[in-house]
Amino acid sequence: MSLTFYYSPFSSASTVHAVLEELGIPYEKVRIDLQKGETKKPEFLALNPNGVVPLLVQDGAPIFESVAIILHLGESYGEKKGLFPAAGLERAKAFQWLVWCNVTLGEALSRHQRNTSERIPKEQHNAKAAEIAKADVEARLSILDQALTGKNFIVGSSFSLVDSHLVGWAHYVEMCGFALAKYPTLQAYVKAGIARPAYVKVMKPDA
Ligand SMILES: N[C@@H](CCC(=O)N[C@@H](CS)C(=O)NCC(=O)O)C(=O)O
Repeated sequence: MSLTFYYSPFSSASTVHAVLEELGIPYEKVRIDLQKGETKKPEFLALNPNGVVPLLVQDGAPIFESVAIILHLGESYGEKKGLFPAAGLERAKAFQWLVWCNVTLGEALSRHQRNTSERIPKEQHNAKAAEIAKADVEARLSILDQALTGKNFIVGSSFSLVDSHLVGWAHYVEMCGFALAKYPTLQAYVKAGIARPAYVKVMKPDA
């Protein structure tokens, strides 16, 4: 069995990278330079026609979308290692939070970035849309903050790959300018998560 992970540091690949490190399974890394347009080269597009990282190739079969990769790794390796819930309602909660993170929180953040980021030409920014997106991101951070009330982990009673993904995302939201101080439970959760060796390792520039 072979696993090849295509990634770029500080990108959507980072949470998958942290998940692979949490699992401690053998995998080969292929670092992709986004600035050089390496995801748009024919050999990469043949594996992922979306032209984005992350991409995991298992025994020659490419799998794209970070959440799909994490779900697959969770089912294949995480459960045995106590890092992913067994099939049943707890696993359904794992699916729920992973999908919520990318689809619901991610949607609002992407709308916010679209209307505020320096990487998007100013004439394409819309102040009202940015204001609405900001309120939406904040409302979604509150949902996560409340869901964590009284617990250290989002699903079950121990750290899981779901926490790894949520921590990475919430940390990224913070880096985009959203102060987590308004969400004390979430802030403590992120602080603990980013101190984990797997996360520290993938956040190094030479990761
Ligand atoms: N929904 C995708 C998003 C992947 C994505 O947008 N990746 C960006 C980096 S954050 C990328 O590779 N962009 C290609 C580029 O900038 O050339 C996932 O979660 O896997």
